[in-house]
Amino acid sequence: MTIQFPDHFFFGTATAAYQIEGAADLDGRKESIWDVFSRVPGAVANGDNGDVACDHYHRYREDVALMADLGMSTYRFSVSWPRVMDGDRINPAGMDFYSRLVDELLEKGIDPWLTLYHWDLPADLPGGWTNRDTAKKFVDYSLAVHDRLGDRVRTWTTLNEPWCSAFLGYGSGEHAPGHKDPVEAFQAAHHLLLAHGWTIQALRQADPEASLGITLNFSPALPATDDPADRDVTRRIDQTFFRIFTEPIFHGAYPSDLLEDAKAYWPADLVQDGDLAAISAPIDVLGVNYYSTSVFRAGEPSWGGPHLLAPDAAYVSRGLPVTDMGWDIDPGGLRDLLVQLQEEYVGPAGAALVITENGSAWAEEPDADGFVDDTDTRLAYLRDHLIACREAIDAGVNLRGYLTWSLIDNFEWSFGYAKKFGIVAMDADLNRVPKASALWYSQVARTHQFG
Ligand code: GBH
Repeated sequence: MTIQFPDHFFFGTATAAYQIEGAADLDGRKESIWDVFSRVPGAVANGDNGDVACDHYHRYREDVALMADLGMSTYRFSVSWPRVMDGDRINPAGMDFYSRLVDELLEKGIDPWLTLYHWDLPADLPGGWTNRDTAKKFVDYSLAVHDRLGDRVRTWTTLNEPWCSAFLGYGSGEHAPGHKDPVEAFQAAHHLLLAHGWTIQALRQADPEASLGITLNFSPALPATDDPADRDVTRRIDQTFFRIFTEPIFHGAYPSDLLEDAKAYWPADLVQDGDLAAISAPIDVLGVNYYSTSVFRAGEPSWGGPHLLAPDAAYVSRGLPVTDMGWDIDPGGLRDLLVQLQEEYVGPAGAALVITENGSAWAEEPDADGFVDDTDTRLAYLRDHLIACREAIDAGVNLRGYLTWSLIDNFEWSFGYAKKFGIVAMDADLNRVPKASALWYSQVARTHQFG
C-alpha cells in the first residue's frame, strides 16, 4: 500500500531556542527563567542545562545544510526573547543571529516558521506570567522581532504550548519557574492567552499578509470506562489541558464548567473587559503538537500533578507500547484529534491545521560509526503517525503540513540530555549523524509518498 501526500503538503522539523542554541552568555544575551531553573539542585536530570546544548548558535549553517540535504521544506524554530531584548531595549547582536539564520534558510529554499515564545522568558520580568504586564511586554518584543524579520518570515506563531508554561511552570513546578501554586497557574494561563491575542492583533495590523497562529499541545485524556466518575475525571483534565485554550481562542469564552470548577483558584479580576475579544482574534493556522493519548480513571485524590482540577486522576495502562518517555503510542488518537479540531474549532473559524510537533524519545545506542538504527522505534512511529495524518486528510481535515520533533537530539527540559528526540543524533563532540529515521523521512519529504 502506498501512502501519498498532496504536492503542496510540506514536511520539516522543529526545534526551540533554549533546547539547541547554547551560547548562553554571548553577544549580550540575558538570562531566561530556564537558565535560572537549571541551576536549582534537582530541577533538571543530571544537573544539565542549555549553556552549550547543540551549539546551534555557532553551527546553524551546518544545521541548515543538513536540513537541505534531507530535503526538508520547512523549519520551525523559536526566538529567544532574552537574546534579542535587554529590558525594553533591542539587542541588535541577538537579532543579527536570527537574521543570519533566516537568510541561510531562504538561500537553501527552506521556509522559516518562527515561534515567538518557546518557554525561555526573560528572568528579570517581575512576577513572570502571573503579571498582566508581561503580556504587554510580549507584544513589544514580538513587534521588535517582526520589525527585523517580517520582510522574510511569513509564518508567525505566538506561543508554543501555553499549557506547559502555565501548568507545569506554575502548577506542578516541573518546568521553570518551578512554582506550585494553582492561583498563579490560572493567572499565567490567562496572561499567556492575552499575550497571544494582543500579539495577533498587533502583527495583523503590521503585516496583513502574514500567516499567524499559535501552537497548542494536545494529549487527549480518555476515560477508562463509561462510569460517570471516570468520564468526569477526563472532563476535568480536559478543562485545563485543552478547552481553557481552545474555547477562548476559537469561541471567545472560557467554558462555564471550567469557571465553576476553578472558582477557588480564579482571581475575580483576572479577566478584564476586552480580554476575550483580543484572545479570540482570528488566526490563520493552529499548530498541533501531538505525542500521545492517555487513559484515566477516577482514583484517590492526591496532590502534585499538573492537572489541577483532577487531583483524583489515575493513569490506566492500555497495554500499548510506550516510548522512553513512558507515553502510550497511539497514532489513531492523532487522526481522531485532527477530526475533532477540524469539526469543533478550526473549520468553522476558517483556519488551517499543521502538525508542529510529533515524535518521541527512545533509549538508543549508536554503532561504532555513531549511526543510530531507529527503524523499529522512531521510524515506525513517524510512519504510523503520517498514516494517521493521511487518514485525517481523507476524512476532510484541512491539514497542510507535518513537522517532526525534533531535528536533532537536544536539551529535553527537566529530563536534560538523557531523552533523545532527534531524527539526527548528536555525539559527545556535538557531531551530527542522521539516524535511520532521518534517511527514511528524507525520502518521504522528497517524494511525498512511502510504501
Ligand atoms: C513538547 O512538549 C515541547 O514543545 C518540546 O519543547 C519538547 O521537547 C517536546 O514536546 C518533547 O517533550 O504530561 O504526563 O500528562 C510536550 C509536552 C508531553 C505535555 C506529553 C503533555 C502528556 C503526558 N507534553 N504530556 S503528561
